Amino acid sequence: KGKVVAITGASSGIGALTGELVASRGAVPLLMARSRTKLDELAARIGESCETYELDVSSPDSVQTVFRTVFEKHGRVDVLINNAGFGRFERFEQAPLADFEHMMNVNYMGIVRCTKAVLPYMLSSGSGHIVNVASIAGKIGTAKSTGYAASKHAVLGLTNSLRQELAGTGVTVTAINPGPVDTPFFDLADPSGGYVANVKKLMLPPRRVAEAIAKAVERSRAEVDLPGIAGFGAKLFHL
Ligand code: NJP
Repeated sequence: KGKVVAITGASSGIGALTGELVASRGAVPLLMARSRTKLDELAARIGESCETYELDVSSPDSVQTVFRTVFEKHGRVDVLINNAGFGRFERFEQAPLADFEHMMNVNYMGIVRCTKAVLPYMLSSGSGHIVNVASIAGKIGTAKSTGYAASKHAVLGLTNSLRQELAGTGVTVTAINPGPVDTPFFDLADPSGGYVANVKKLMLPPRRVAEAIAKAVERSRAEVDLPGIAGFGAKLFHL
């Protein structure tokens, strides 16, 4: 209650529902994403308890500016939920080089940038929680997702290493690893809609992931796997 919770990728899907959940539990969600329109729509639903920030995690300047503003206003961030991310699923030889770079820049480097922005405060206050939304695709290899899976493996490598490094500091680091989740993620990942049509009824509802994030913060969990219905989530990533 009253905690300041920064959520990246909060304009849609898992991040938006996490923002609503955080607000309903009495904390102050700082909703961060690029789309001003979507952030405003969400803020109108949540009401006065939230704040919105235009943030592009792929831009070092944007991250620096946003978190400087946050610290000037609140003097703290109690929880950082690194959720911004995207996937473009394509066979390796067809996937443009730029996609590999961009997925790494947003999904992995975005987390590095935001974490660097809040960690000094958390360390000096001796408490804090960083939650990184990785993926089951960060634990296994799946066809047509070399770039995405690699970026999520990087997120898990960072998360598990940082957790060890920060042991005893009061700062907790958590990985959330969902299987396929029913969000607009697939508008970009699967523009033809063929994959989604096949597996939609087996996808996790985004609310399940938002609830897992909230529970992981409350219980200081290190890693949460959400493979989906009967453990089929991992297999479902095979396009
Ligand atoms: O996707 P979606 P999800 N800077 O598309 C934001 C992971 N995941 O909720 O900037 C800042 O509804 C974008 O906002 P905007 C997935 O990899 C998913 O499913 O306004 N923000 C939007 O709010 C990702 O890490 C599945 O366009 C940026 C949000 O990210 C996380 O879950 C499975 C940005 C994406 O919302 C949330 O994805 C899995 C940038 N440069 C892991 N680029 C799944 N859906 O199946 C994008 O294992 N955003």
